[in-house]
Amino acid sequence: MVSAMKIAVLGGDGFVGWPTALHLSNAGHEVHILDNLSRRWIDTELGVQSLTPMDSIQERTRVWHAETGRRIHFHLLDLATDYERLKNWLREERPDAVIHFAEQRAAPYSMKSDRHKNYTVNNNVNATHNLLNALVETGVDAHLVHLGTMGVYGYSTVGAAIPEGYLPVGIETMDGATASQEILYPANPGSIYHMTKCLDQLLFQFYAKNDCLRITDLHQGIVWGTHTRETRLHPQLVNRFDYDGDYGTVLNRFLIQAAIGYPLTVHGTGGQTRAFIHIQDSVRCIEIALENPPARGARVEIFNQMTETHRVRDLAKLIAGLTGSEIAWLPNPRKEAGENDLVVKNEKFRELGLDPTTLADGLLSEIVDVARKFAYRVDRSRVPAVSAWTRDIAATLNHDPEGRRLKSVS
Ligand code: USQ
Repeated sequence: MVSAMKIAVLGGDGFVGWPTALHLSNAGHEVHILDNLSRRWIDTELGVQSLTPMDSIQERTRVWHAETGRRIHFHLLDLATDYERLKNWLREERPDAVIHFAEQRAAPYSMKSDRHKNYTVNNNVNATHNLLNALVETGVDAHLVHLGTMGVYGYSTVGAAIPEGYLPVGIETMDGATASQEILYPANPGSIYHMTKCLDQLLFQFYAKNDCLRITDLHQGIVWGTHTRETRLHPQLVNRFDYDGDYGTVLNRFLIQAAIGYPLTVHGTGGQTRAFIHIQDSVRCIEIALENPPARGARVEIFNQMTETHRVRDLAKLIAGLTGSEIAWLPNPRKEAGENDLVVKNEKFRELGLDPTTLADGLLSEIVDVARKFAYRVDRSRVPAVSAWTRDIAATLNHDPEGRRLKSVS
């Protein structure tokens, strides 16, 4: 247990940010959420809402105080556009650590149209750069912990385990010897969103080298589940749960589809293998990362934040087996490998004490406690994934599993 810190949680109103803020507050840290509430605006734009009924951030923090006696402070601030306010906030508050979740995180949303591509790049890259720039300018020596993604590595089958960030390489020198180096694993993004996280990596590398900022980048897999110990404390502390075609991620989508009797929406053959982590473990990993900052002047610390890998069709079959659901094999709206293997090294968190929640432990309770409980709130028309990666692919998306015509991006 480290001593209490002042921690800024940027994007602390979001799916991983909110339970992280609660967890760190419960552990005795002074937590400040900085958020522009963009995720709530995007819900309005898309005409969708969280499966779970979410209160305002002010109400959530009020209930947290009433339940626990602890305060979480909220500051309405847009990292990407309010640079001067961010700088002033850092200068006045001087946090010990900053956790950076404040980015547009959905791949399908980032591919929806040219406007969504621009928004995602402008928002994510400016947010990250403004933060780094402001830390240097104010001289705040905070440990920066960033939520990155496993998607920076891409999902091509290479027949070797993906290391934690850095790849040892040998380069042939002019005199025929071999020089050894460790380089960032080659970036291979599969969407505009994932590309912004690749760009983030370079920004971090530069600022760690040039300004000796202490930075940890967490390459996280797909998060599943809803509740953490703290969000369970009161119904109004509940986490958000996205099931729609843009923000819903694969396993949580399958869970709610099973609960409402909607055929499980497998893209293509479902041969895509992905890395997964439960929300409770995600929150714990962030705490572990905070407790283990890199030294000033060290290179960026990188962890692979995932606990298991699964093929999409195996997940669909598992949930179909548990619930009796049908599986719909759909044209894939994404440009991605139809089949891939994925082996990931994740020893660092395990060695630092992470004890993972596995699918086998948590899946059934998720179906009963969340998906079935809130199934009445689902708008079935928002389930299909309609954001296509290219115009050609858009033309192949005809009907949803219930026979309704889908709109394309063209
Ligand atoms: N998929 C389906 N059916 C669906 C939804 C998705 O077959 O109904 C497939 C997709 O085609 C894809 C895979 O499932 O092959 C994963 O899709 P996803 O939407 O669950 O995950 P992704 O778009 O990769 O993004 C999510 C989060 C993102 C995070 C990333 C981690 O939204 O913020 O960075 O997971 S990772 O996937 O490891 O890159």
